[in-house]
Amino acid sequence: MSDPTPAGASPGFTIDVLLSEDDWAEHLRDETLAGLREDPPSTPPVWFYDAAGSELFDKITLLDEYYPTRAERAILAAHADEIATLGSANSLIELGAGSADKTRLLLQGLAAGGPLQRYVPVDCSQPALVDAGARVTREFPGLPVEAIVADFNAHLPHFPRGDRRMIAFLGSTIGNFTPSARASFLQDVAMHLAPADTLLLGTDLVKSPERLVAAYNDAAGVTADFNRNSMAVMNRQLGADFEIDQFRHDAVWNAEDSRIEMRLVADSDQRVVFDGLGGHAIEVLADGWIRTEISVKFTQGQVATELSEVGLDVVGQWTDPDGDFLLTLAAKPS
Ligand code: AVJ
Repeated sequence: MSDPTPAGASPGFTIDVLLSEDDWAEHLRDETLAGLREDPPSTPPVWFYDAAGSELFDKITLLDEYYPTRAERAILAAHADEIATLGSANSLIELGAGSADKTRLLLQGLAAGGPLQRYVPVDCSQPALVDAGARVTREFPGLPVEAIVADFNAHLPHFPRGDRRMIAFLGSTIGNFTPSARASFLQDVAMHLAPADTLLLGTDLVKSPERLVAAYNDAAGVTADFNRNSMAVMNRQLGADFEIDQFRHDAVWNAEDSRIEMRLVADSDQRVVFDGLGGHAIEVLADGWIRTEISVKFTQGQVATELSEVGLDVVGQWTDPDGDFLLTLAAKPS
């Protein structure tokens, strides 16, 4: 038998493109238009993340007020080995190209339990995958990295089969989903989970409104810059004509729906035209707003309930010492 990775050769790093740039752009236009037609109008959080916005997000994760990233990392630092033992996976599929630290902690834990067959980062952004893949290839030489450019809401059935997969969806990204989008996503994951597979889900937890609001309205104004940058992105990428100076950042705790809402509030009556969306226009009156993101906060029980509603059992749940964030490992009942 020939060795597929001869000594000295660079280990396997492949990128499989399931999603063309055009298809993704069209999907985002449809999704944006649907949100703009609602009352109040909303835009999907994807418009935060151009190069400048991604840098601002990295700064957010370092703010005193923004605890989720640190809390999730603390959980993984303390419990990755236990999570890996319970999951006993030999393939890690990560939805959303993860931050270096979190991926490293998980891969280390999994590798300790036996040889890893592959790391599969999945993201809609090819550059993000090239970064994530290169990082992991450097740190885990010999571990095959099979990146996939995909819309993980549509392409779950096309992910590599392999036995004993752990599908990780970290960072509380699921908090951006509406209840119906969340339910259908979990339903899809459950449907494609083989008996030996697991889902590792990161969710932010309900806490005092003061701390929640501070996390999304930091004193240094980084989150405000992050939110307001999305207007520049939409002006560029959707041919919009936001008068950026006329909108201010706000973050509000919506207790009824258990979520933080990020908003762009108009200082004066505004009309915004989106040339790239067939000239669709919205009117926002003074002190009216566009909702740019929801960030749902959960309880441990709520997460377990939603998983059981799609036929998944909780294998384990872990929080950080302050009880701010939650990791849940779930699987089909054995
Ligand atoms: C990346 C979606 C988890 O909801 O906390 C941070 C994004 N928005 N500050 C979150 C975000 C404002 C973040 N997620």
